[in-house]
Amino acid sequence: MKTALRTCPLCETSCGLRLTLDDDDSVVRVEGDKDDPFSKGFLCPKGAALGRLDEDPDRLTQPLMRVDGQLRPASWEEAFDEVHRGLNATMAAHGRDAVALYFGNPTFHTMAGFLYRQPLTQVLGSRNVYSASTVDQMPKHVASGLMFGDPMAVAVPDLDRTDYMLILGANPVESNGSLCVAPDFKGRLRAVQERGGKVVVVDPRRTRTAELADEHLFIHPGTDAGLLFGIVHTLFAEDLVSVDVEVTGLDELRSLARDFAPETVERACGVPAATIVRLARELAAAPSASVYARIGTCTAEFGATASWLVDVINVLTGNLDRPGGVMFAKTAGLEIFRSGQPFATGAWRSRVRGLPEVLGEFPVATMADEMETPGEGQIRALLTVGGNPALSAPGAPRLARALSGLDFMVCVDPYLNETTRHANVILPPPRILQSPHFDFLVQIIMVRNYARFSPPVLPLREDQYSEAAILAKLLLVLAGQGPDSDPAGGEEMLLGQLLAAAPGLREILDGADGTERILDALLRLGSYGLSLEAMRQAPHGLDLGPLLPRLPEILCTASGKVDLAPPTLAADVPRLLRRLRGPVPEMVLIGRRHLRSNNSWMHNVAPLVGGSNRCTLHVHPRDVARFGLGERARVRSAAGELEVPVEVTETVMPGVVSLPHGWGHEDTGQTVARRHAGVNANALTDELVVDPVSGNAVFNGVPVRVLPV
Ligand SMILES: Nc1nc2c(c(=O)[nH]1)N[C@H]1C(S)=C(S)[C@@H](COP(=O)(O)OP(=O)(O)OC[C@H]3O[C@@H](n4cnc5c(=O)[nH]c(N)nc54)[C@H](O)[C@@H]3O)O[C@H]1N2
Ligand SMILES: Nc1nc2c(c(=O)[nH]1)N[C@H]1C(S)=C(S)[C@@H](COP(=O)(O)OP(=O)(O)OC[C@H]3O[C@@H](n4cnc5c(=O)[nH]c(N)nc54)[C@H](O)[C@@H]3O)O[C@H]1N2
Ligand code: SF4
Ligand SMILES: [Mo]
Repeated sequence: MKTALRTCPLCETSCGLRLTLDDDDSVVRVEGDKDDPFSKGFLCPKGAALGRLDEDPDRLTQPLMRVDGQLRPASWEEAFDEVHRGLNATMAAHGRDAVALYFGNPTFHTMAGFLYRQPLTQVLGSRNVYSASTVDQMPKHVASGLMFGDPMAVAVPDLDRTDYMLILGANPVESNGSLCVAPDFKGRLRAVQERGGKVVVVDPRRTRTAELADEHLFIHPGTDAGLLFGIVHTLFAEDLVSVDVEVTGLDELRSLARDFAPETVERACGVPAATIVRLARELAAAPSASVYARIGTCTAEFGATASWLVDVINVLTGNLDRPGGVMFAKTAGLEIFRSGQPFATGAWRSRVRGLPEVLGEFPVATMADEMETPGEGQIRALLTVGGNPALSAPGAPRLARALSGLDFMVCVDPYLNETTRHANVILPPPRILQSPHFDFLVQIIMVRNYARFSPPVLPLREDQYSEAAILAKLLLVLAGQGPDSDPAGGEEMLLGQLLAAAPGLREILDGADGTERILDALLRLGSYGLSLEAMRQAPHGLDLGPLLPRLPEILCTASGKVDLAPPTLAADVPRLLRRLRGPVPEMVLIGRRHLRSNNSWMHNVAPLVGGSNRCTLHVHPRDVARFGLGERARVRSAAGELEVPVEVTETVMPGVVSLPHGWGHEDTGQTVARRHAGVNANALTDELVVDPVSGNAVFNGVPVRVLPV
C-alpha cells in the first residue's frame, strides 16, 4: 500500500485528494486531503470514483487507426505516420484553413491541453479553430473583454466574505461551481447565511442550490438579461447607484435601461415587478453583495448581454473589486500571457454564416456549416483534443454526419466514443495518475488565491506517450517537421517562446521533463515568484491569500476605465427589447447537470450512473396533465425530435421541461455507458440559433412541443 497526493482534475473545483494504492498500483481509496488549505478535505462522488475512472478497462491503451474502414490497434509509429500523411495531404491539396481544431472541456484542465493549445493554433494557421468555450462561457469572456479590456478578467464572487449573493442560472451545489472555484460551495453558501447574509437563486428549476437559498425565484428561460436590466433600471430610478471605480458609459447605460422598467419586463421574465424592485434595493443596501451567473444565463440567446449586466450591477452597487463583492484572482503562472491590448471581436468572420471570430475562434454552432459547404476554406480534416462534440454541440446529429464525411480526422482522447468513432487515428493520453497536474486556467477564477502541483503518481510505461508528448509531436507534424521528430523539439518551441524575454532563466530551470520545466519557467515569471521546487515543498497546495483589490492592474480598455456601455453590447439591446415584448413561448427546453456526472464522459463508471443520474425529461405535473403524458414523451423542436422517459416533478416550473446533456451513447465499446444510453439533448438544440455577440450556443429556452407517445 502507498499513498499519493493529487489534485482532482475532473472539474474546476480542483480539490486536493489523498489516494491509497495497492501493490498493483490500483486505487483502493480516495479521500479528500484534509491538509489542503483550500479544499480542506472536501471531495464529491466523482472525485471519490477517480480510481474507477482512471482504471476503466474500456479506456484505450494504445492508438487506434482506420484500416479498410475499421479502427484497429496500431503502434505509435504507425499512428503518427498516418497523422502526418493525412494532415499534410489535406493541407497540400486544400490549404491550412481546410484543417480545423476542436479543443474540448478537459483541455482547460490538463497541463498539456493548456500549454499546447496556443502553439498548435499558431503553427496550424487555420481560421477554423473551435472549442468548448462557445458552448459554455464565451459570453462571459466577451462581456469582461468589452468592460475591462481583458477577456480573461473574470470577476468572481468573494464568496467567503460576501453578505448577499444573487445567483442566476447556476447550481453549484450539484455542479460544484463554475467560473467560481470554491471547494465545498454548499458549505460556503451556508456560511454566508450563518454570518447573517442572504442567498437568492434565480432558476427555472428548484435545484439543490435553490433549496438551500433564502429565496428562490422561477424565471422564464432565456430572459435573465431582462430581469437584470430591470434591476439596473431600478438602481437608476431610485437613485441607488453608488459607483466607486472609474467608469465610462454611465449616461448611455442609464438611457439604455430606461426601456426596462420592472413592469415592462415582468411578463416576459415571469418575475413580479415588485420582486425585481426589492432585489435592486437589497443589492444596494447590503454591506457587500455579489451577483453571480453561469450556464443557465450564458448558453442562452442573450448570453453576452446577461453576462455584461451582471457586472454592471456589481459596479453600480459599488461591489466591483472590493472584499465581499466580486474580485479578480491573481494567478501564480499566467500573468505573462496578458496582452494588455483592448479586447475586440470580429477581426475576421466565418465563411458560411459570417459570424465574428471571438478570441480567435468560431462558434461550435457553425462547425457543421463549415464542413458541409463546398468552396475554398471548407473544413476537410479535424483534430480534436479531449472533446465529444457529436454529443455536446448544438444540432449534434448534423455535426456527427459532417464528421463522418471528413477526409481525415485525428482525436487525442482516451475513449472510443460518439465523436472519436469517426476518426482515422485516435491517440490516447495515458492514465490520469500517470499525468502531472497544475490547473493553470482555474487560477483565474478562484475565490482565494491558491496553487497546487501534482507530479505523476505512476510512471509511464515504455510504450506510452504523455499527453504533452502527443501534442508536441502533433505540433511538429503541423510545423512540417515530419512524423519521426523527437517531442522534445516541440517542448523546446514552447520554452523558447516563453524565455524570449528572460533568456537567463534557462540555466536554472528545474523539472523532470519539458512540461515541468515550462511550469517552472511560468511560476518563476509569475506574480508570486514561485518555482517548481516551491510547489514540491507544498504537496498539499499553497495558500496565496484572500483576493485583493487589483482593478487598475487588470483594466486595459482604451479609456483606461470600466466601460459600462460597450457599443457592441449596446447595439444588441433592441433585439432584447423585441424578445421581451414578444409572446412568451408556450413550452421551452432547458438542461440540467447531475452531481455524479460530467458532460458526456463519466457514464462508463458504474458508481456514477443510475439512481438520480438518469437521462429523463423533468416535467411539471400540470404539463403532464395538459399534454396527457404517460411514461414517455415525444419532444419536438425546430431542430429535431426525441422520445424520452418522463419524470414528473414540481421542481421544474410549468411551461419548462429539462433534459440533461451528454447522453445518447452509441455502441462504441463503452460497456457501462451502453447500458445507460439515454438520448442526445442536442438533437433538439438548434445550431442556427446563437447569441450573435459571442457566437455562443443556445441550450436554454429552446422552443419545443411535448407530445404523448
Ligand atoms: N456534477 C457535475 N458537475 C459539473 C458538470 C457536470 O456535468 N456535472 N459540468 C461542468 C461544466 S462543463 C460546467 S460549464 C459547469 C456548469 O456549472 P453550472 O452553471 O452550475 O451548471 P448547471 O448545474 O447546469 O446549472 C445551470 C442552471 O441554470 C438553470 N437554467 C437553465 N436555463 C436558465 C435560464 O434561462 N435562466 C436561469 N436563471 N437559469 C437557467 C438550470 O436549471 C440549472 O439549474 O459545471 C461543471 N460541473
Ligand atoms: N444541451 C447542452 N449541451 C451542452 C451543455 C449543456 O448544458 N446543455 N454544456 C456544454 C458545456 S458547459 C461543455 S463544457 C461542453 C463539453 O463539451 P466537450 O468538451 O465537447 O465534451 P465532453 O463530454 O466534456 O468530452 C470530453 C472528452 O474528453 C475526453 N477526455 C477526458 N479526459 C481527457 C484527457 O485527460 N485528455 C484528453 N485529451 N481527453 C480527455 C473524454 O473521453 C471525452 O471524449 O458541453 C456543452 N454541451
Ligand atoms: S468537486 Fe469533485 S470532480 Fe470537482 S475537483 Fe472536487 S472531487 Fe473532483
Ligand atoms: Mo462547461
